Amino acid sequence: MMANEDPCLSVGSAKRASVLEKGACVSSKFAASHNETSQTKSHPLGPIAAHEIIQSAALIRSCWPDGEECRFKMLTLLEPQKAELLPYLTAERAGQVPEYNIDRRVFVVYSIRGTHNVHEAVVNLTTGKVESNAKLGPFMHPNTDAEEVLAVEKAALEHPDVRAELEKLKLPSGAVVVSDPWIYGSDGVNEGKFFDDRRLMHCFLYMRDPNNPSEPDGCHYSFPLPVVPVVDPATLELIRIDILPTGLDEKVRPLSPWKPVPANEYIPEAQEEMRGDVKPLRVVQPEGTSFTVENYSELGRLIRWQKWEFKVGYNQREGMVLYDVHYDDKPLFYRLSLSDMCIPYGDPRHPFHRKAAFDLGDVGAGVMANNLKLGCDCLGSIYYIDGLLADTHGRPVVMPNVICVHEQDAGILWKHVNYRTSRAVVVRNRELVLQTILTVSNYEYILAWIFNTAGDITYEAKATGILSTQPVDLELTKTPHPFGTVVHPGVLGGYHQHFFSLRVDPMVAGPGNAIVYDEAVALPRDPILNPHGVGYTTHRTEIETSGGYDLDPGKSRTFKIINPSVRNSVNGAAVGYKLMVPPMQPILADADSFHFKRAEFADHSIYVTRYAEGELYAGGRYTNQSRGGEGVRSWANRKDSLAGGDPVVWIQFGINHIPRVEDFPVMPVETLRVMLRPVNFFDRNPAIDVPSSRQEINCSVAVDGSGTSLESAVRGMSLGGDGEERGLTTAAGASRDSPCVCP
Ligand SMILES: [Cu+2]
Repeated sequence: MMANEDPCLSVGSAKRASVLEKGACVSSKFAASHNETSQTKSHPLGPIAAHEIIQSAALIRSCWPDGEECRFKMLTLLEPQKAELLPYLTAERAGQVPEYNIDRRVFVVYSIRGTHNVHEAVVNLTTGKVESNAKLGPFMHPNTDAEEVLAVEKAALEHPDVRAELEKLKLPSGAVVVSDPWIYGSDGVNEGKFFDDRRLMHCFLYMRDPNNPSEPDGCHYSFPLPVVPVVDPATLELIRIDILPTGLDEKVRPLSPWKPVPANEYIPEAQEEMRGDVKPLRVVQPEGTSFTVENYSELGRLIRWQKWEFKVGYNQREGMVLYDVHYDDKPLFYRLSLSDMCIPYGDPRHPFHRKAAFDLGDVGAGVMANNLKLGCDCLGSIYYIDGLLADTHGRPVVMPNVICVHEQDAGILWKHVNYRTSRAVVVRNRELVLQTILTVSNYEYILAWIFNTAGDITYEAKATGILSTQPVDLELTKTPHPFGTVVHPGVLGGYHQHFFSLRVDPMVAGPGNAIVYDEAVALPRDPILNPHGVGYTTHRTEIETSGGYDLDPGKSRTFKIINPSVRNSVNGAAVGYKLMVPPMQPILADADSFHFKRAEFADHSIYVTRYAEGELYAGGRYTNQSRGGEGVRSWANRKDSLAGGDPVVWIQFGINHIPRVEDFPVMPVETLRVMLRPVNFFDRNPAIDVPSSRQEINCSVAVDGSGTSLESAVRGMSLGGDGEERGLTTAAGASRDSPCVCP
């Protein structure tokens, strides 16, 4: 053991240490237990288990002298290299028990408590060694954590200088001030009390309703205050206090007494009246679910549903990750994950110009996931998956119910009525949903992978929660504001963009995928071929090098992942999956700005890179106060050839959030959907074999105009669109003799 030596390899600013730098630290204690560890077989894609967290933390601690306390920022599975893993997965699918010879590694980011001394390390649990352990260089900062956020809140509110500033606001007696610490975006300024390369947080302050200050769930965003303490989260030192501009321009005026405004609460007990005409709507699956779940490792889940089969993992940064996605035994995707998010604000004034959060990189989707509740977050028959993460002390922490798995009815999938016979054949769209919900301070994201019976995969992101509000002078409430929308007297919801980056690592019909885009283009008029000027055709472009690409609705430009070596048996086309991506306004911050440089994915709807180990996060590994230079734009700029290659597709989508009054005090969901949809992949509609929708099964009831159920089984039967009924006028039939028995 090297406890008295500095085990750190200092890393220059230009690059991080190679994660496989050898020999930094070996714990004799854990080297001795190596045999025991390697005998505990676990799947290479299994999320790290409790004993692995404990072992990894102990190995890291053993690198340091007693008295130096490690604060674990990230402790997560380092997935094996694709070249090692693919043969393993192939053997596994072939029913062979693969030889487990892939070392189990854990990636760790930690600091020495109370300091900015931050390291990244790779622990090899198979050998019981710390394989690398390197100090982070300048402009690389770790994610924040919940413990730190709470400590920063407290430090900001208790500091006498902050209290002195708040005194100037002459808040009502008994006022309770609340602090929302925020990630501190880079701006390149390093002067006096302004530090760009010191990890800081700035705290936006609010007040609870002064008439009900004991209500802990009151909406403090209705009472934003203009005082913003800046705190060092490692030392909890107050760095400075910023005062917000509250007018229409950048001018900051001396603090003046707070003026009363009404509350605006979202909790039900605060509403004057709740509507009383919402009747129960229950989702019932009397025979249980159509999916099955089994463990492929201690914590990893293998889900099978309607010809789909895939593994579900969970980690601190990305939360839910899907691996090895197959349909009807056909390979489709090697790995699917939300890679990062960025939310840059458009208010140019200090200090709002620093508001740009990368929710996955700066905090982590895994750690922010909600404990989902039956009958609230999820309706029907629900299978819940727990997460297991490490806390800052390197202890395992169970995150209950972070993913819910359930089926839902999504309306009709396909239908046809032969008007000659009136026979309707109707198939309903059954979906399998894997949902996770993140709370990022004021805001919520409801994220879901959704599979259907026609081979489609949808990624759905719903934005909800509360705007991060800022104060505006009360007398400006009815004056249009250049940088936001007034959503309540004295309360501004600033303009901001939301960008999501989805990482799609494909293996459509096997390896050797290519990325193309097809466009529909008008034919020029031609007296012989196109004399009426109505003709159009399609035109394919293969993407030959890595780069950023855009949608073009005017050309119906559609990006596709194809496998040129596998041909459709009907038409001979290369089999593929198309990307149905909603239009997105690229980031508005200019190309020289730090918002733009840091949000390496926010300028194009599509990025294509050539697969490279370790390139998982679109904004780079360390987004907190990053300055750009690592992330998908930088990787794409290598202009790698994609010939015969292994492309990775990064799909960006988002909204420009120009707040509405209706978004306050809590925002109804705004929904975005990306779909991965087969194109010339199957030989016909893959959902042709899904049984028709039948009233005997679905037990729906007709109601009268008051919503009361009509006691008419006959009418219910004849309206059904099952495969045997003959339209609306059927007078007799077998199904009529089998009345529904519904629980
Ligand atoms: Cu928003």
